[in-house]
Amino acid sequence: MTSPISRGFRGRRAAPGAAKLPPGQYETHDFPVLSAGPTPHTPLATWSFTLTGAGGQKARWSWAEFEALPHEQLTTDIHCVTKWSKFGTEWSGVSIDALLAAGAAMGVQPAPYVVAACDGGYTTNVPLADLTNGKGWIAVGYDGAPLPAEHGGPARLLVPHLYFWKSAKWIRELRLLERDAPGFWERLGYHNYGDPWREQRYAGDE
Ligand SMILES: Nc1nc2c(c(=O)[nH]1)N[C@H]1C(S)=C(S)[C@@H](COP(=O)(O)O)O[C@H]1N2
Ligand SMILES: [Mo]
Repeated sequence: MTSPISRGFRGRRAAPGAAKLPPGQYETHDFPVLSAGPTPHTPLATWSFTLTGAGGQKARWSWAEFEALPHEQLTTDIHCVTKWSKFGTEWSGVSIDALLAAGAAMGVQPAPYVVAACDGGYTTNVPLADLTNGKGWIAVGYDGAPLPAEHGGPARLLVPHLYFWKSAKWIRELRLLERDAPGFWERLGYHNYGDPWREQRYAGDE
């Protein structure tokens, strides 16, 4: 891979945090709320999380069962396609690795593509390989507290290495698929993959 930094630029002193800022992004200390529709408020008593296999097999967890899965804490930078980035955000949640392990014990096998489906109807697609090996979580905590509803609580997908629209709020289901299927923004012209470091904002961006 060739360096994206030209020779002349390499010697210059970069602004603090610049190395962590993908192209075209700026740092914010706020936590903006971006939602395509109203914030759903599903009571925990009726909330469940479903992992659906490519053949239709389902593993389902109530809130209490989901809370009993192993949780991790992580600190990560996040990057929204509207150009804000936020450094060092602190989350807790269940890794997709742990979820798949629990799902396998319930008869759900991995498949190469995933669609996340949410209360309110939002969907987004991610290759399974971008969720496994410590790259994706179902987050239920933010900054040491339960994830606020406006940021996706009780549970959201967290895929910090892709643009933040992939981190589906109010997630209720991960559907494993043999073939890729674009989600809400991907069908409306956003990039199918959405790597901030390659500035894959819109369909047609390389
Ligand atoms: N269900 C759902 N998830 C969503 C969205 C949405 O509208 N609905 N917006 C996406 C977009 S475009 C972004 S940038 C982030 C914003 O998350 P935040 O509101 O916590 O900052 O959520 C993503 N997940
Ligand atoms: Mo976004």
